[in-house]
Amino acid sequence: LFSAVEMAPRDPILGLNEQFAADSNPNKVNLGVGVYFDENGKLPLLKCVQAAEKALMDAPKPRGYLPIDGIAAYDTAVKKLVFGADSEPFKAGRVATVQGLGGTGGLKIGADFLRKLKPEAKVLISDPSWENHRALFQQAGFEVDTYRYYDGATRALNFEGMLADLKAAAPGTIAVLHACCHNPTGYDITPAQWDQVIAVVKERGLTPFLDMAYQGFADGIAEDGAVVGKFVAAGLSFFVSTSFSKSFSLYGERVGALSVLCDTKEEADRVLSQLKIMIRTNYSNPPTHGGAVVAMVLEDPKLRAQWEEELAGMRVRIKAMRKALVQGLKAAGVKQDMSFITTQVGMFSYSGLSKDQMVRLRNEFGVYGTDTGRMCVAALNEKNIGYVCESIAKVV
Ligand code: PLP
Ligand code: TYF
Repeated sequence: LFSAVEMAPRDPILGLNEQFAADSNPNKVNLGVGVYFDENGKLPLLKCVQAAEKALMDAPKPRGYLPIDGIAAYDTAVKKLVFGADSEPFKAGRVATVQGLGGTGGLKIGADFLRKLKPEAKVLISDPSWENHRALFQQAGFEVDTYRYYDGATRALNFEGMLADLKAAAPGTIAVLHACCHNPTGYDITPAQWDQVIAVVKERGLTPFLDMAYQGFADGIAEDGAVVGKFVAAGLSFFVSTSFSKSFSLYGERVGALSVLCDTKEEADRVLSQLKIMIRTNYSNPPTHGGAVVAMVLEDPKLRAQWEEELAGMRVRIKAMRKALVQGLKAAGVKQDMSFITTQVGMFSYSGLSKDQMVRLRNEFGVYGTDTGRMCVAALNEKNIGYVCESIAKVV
């Protein structure tokens, strides 16, 4: 039966984790996968999460099936976070939101729904993008192409290219856009550039799909979410996937969502009924724990304040590590100007290092980043940064 089954390639990023685990170098540093580690190199368990879990344990609940679209209070909390509690779309009830299995799950529910709705549409992702974007939309049945985003030669955004490619797209094309903290480059477009993108999306009749996997990691929760308000103001219908993996450090709980902004409440009800079919035929309904924790933290004023403080702590520490990296590289003797690292935001830096240099970093120094030169700066700390800088200095 399986004799013709080919061996599939490993996920380029998750595969690095396996290689890292098997590396016996005592100085090894994992800057491969996009995970935030604290100043001690540990995966944090947020205090707000611990408090919510304690409250849930103190009043244990039986584990019946959740509704197909998840915990109602969770979906409401997500709508308020993404669109704003005082926003017109939220108040008018024209957002359809479902709990998803992480941000990936939210993306896939949206992709499956879109494939039924617009089978002929093409999908455009940024060049480069998170690897899984292409695979996920292809797996849903779409042809996936790219719009220009980053220019390796100039080591900068190619915004004119991005705009031109979106302008050239056929009406109905699905445009996957990173809402903030672009993965893998770390370069976001400015608010004024977003206005230009939105104008093109509107003019060309594209279907925007915002991927919000790092809300709160660039400038703040409201600041990073402001792009959603811009799409609302333009009068567009669009998709937003949300991930709480990073912002709650709940990677393994698989907490995320898909929100679809519709023209009316009646339309949102119909869309929701279709999203539920995508879920029902895939995993029936989501798990209980992670969603319950996130809903409690988002809705309880004290826990919410604690979360915002803890998320700010992660954001500030990443920014400090970016500065220290620029200074450390200079001190280690790197001649080229690396100050672009502090212009980039979020968990990643596109370092500009070549594949050969990244392979040397890995094999000779145990410093793991992706072959594309992406490094997770959120995994740097006071103890490993000196070694990372010296290692980079030796390969450039
Ligand atoms: N989208 C982007 C851009 C990401 O970097 C990630 C990272 O994991 C995801 C989506 C998926 O998030 P999750 O782990 O919650 O599925
Ligand atoms: O880009 C990253 O490192 C994170 C984690 O298939 C990740 O988004 C990587 C690959 C993957 C799923 C998650």
